[in-house]
Amino acid sequence: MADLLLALDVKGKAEAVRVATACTGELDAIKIGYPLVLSTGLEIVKDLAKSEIPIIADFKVADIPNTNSLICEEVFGAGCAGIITHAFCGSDSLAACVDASHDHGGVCFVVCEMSHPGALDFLSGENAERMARMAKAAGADGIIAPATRPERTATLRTIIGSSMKIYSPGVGAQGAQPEDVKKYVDGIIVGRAIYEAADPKAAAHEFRVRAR
Ligand code: FNU
Repeated sequence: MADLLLALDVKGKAEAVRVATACTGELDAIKIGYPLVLSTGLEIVKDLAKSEIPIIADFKVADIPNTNSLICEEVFGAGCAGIITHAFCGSDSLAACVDASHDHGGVCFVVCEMSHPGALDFLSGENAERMARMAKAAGADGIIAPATRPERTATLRTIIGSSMKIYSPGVGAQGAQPEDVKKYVDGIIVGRAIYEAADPKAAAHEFRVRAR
C-alpha cells in the first residue's frame, strides 16, 4: 500500500492552488519543485498549506555542506515538511542536508536512481546502490527510486531495509503503473497524469485507489 504524492509542476499561484484545491482529500502529500517555486517564490508553500498535507520540496540539493544547510533553512523556514536532495556530492554534503532537515523538524529524501532513460548514464546501477548505502548511513528518512525500473527499486529496498521510506516517480506520463511498484514503495509520485487531466480530482482518486 503506497501513498499518493502529487508533483505540482505547474506555473503560477493560481494554477497551483486550482489543482491542489481540486485534489483535496485525494492526496497524501504535495511535492513542489523549481517550475512552481521559480514562478511564485517560496510563499507558495503557505498558500498550499491550506491543503493541510505535507509539502515536500524537490530541490535535488547538490552543493557543498554549508550551502546545503542554508538551502534547508529556507525550505523549512517556509513551512515545508521535507526536502529531496542528491547524494552524489558526497557524504559530507549529504550529512549536512540530513542534519539540517532534522534540526528543523523535517525529513530528508535522497535521490538514488532516477526514473528517466538518461539516468542509466550515471544515476543508476552500482552508483545508485552506493548512494542508497550512503543515505542509510547518513540517517536519511528515505530515498527516491524509479517506478520505471521496479526491479531496481526492489534492489534498493533490500539495501535500505524497511525502516526507511521509498518515494517513487515515473508513474503516469513516464509510463509506469502504480501496480508496478506499490509493493516496494511507501509512496508514488504522480505529476502530469494528474495536473494535466481534465478532472484532476478523479485522476488523483484513481491513482490513489490503484496504489492501495
Ligand atoms: P511526472 N522526479 C522524477 N524522476 O520524475 N524527483 C526522478 O528520478 C526524480 C524526481 C520528479 O513525470 C520530476 O521532477 F528524482 O509529470 C517531477 O516533478 O509524473 C515528478 O517527479 C514526475 O512528474
